[in-house]
Amino acid sequence: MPVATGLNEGVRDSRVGSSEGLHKLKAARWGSTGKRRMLLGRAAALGWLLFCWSQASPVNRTLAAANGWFQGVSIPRVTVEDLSLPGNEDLLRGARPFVLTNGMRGFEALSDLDEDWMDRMFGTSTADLFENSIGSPEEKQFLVPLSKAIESLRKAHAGDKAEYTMLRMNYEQTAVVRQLLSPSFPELFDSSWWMRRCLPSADSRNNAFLIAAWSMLVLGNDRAGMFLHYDSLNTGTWQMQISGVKTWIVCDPSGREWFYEPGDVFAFDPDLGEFPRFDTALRLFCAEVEVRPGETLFYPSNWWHATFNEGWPTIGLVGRTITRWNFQPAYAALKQKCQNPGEDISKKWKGESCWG
Ligand SMILES: O=C(O)CCC(=O)C(=O)O
Repeated sequence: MPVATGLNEGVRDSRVGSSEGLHKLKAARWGSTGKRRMLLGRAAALGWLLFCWSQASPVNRTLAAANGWFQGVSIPRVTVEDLSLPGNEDLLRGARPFVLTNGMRGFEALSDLDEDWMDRMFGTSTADLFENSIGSPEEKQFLVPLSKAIESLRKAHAGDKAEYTMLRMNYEQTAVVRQLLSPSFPELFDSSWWMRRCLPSADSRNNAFLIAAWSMLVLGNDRAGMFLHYDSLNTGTWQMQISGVKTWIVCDPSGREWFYEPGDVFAFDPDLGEFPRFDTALRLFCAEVEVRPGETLFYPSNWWHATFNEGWPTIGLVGRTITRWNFQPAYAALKQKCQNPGEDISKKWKGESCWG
């Protein structure tokens, strides 16, 4: 198969490799003293490696391996070029999640796009500030100018408290970010084909972008993250990692009955006493993947996902996508949203009065 090895496959391989190594160590146990010393040294090194590996993620990897989690779904790491290779048709049409390893051309932009850049470019735009991260759907956001949200995150970071902010960008702001990053994205991530036809004016595109949260910059600090949920509107979603490391748990919606309700279970350290069905979710329907700067995760419509940030600042660029394969359910969801716009939360949670 021409697909590059996915992280989960890699993890599985290294587990196999480790146990094989231990097996060989056991078999050689009765050899000479020199050999024994060498083997003990190797065992210590292996132990140290296993320890580092188990600490390298918010998920307890020893527990994950013991419980057989993340075996049912794999998330391949591929290049833009890999997507066109025979055998990768399901990735190309967005039917499976994957990590794109070379989705941007100008990697120097990764260091340019930091929280200072966001402040300079979009500081007066309204952002959603989640002062207690986003651990559940009940977490309320304050609507504040982005510069205030960044100030709050800086303080939270200094005080070792997890916070998150999300900036919904309009069409023009998105173009500014994309110009800086100069992504070389596949057609799958590109919605301009239908936008040019359906939303011909700049105003209508800007409005649609903001209402549907079509494009966002997300900024968090260490241990901030979002509860397990799926996105509205039946669109596919991609997120490019700009800085920091984001660990994702991504779950196939066909395992819905094992997921409980959005936000019920902390997917990275589930309480299986309270939520026993979640063990099946993690074994058969979910994958864990770590996404690093310059990499882009794609997941199809309605796939569930939870996130966990490491590093300050942890920044991602998020985009939704409609393809020729998901446009009918996405169209139905957008039409439904237009016909039932819901309440205007900017009137309910006036962050400006606290932050102004
Ligand atoms: O970036 C994150 O941490 C969460 C983003 C997310 O889950 C979403 O956009 O639906």
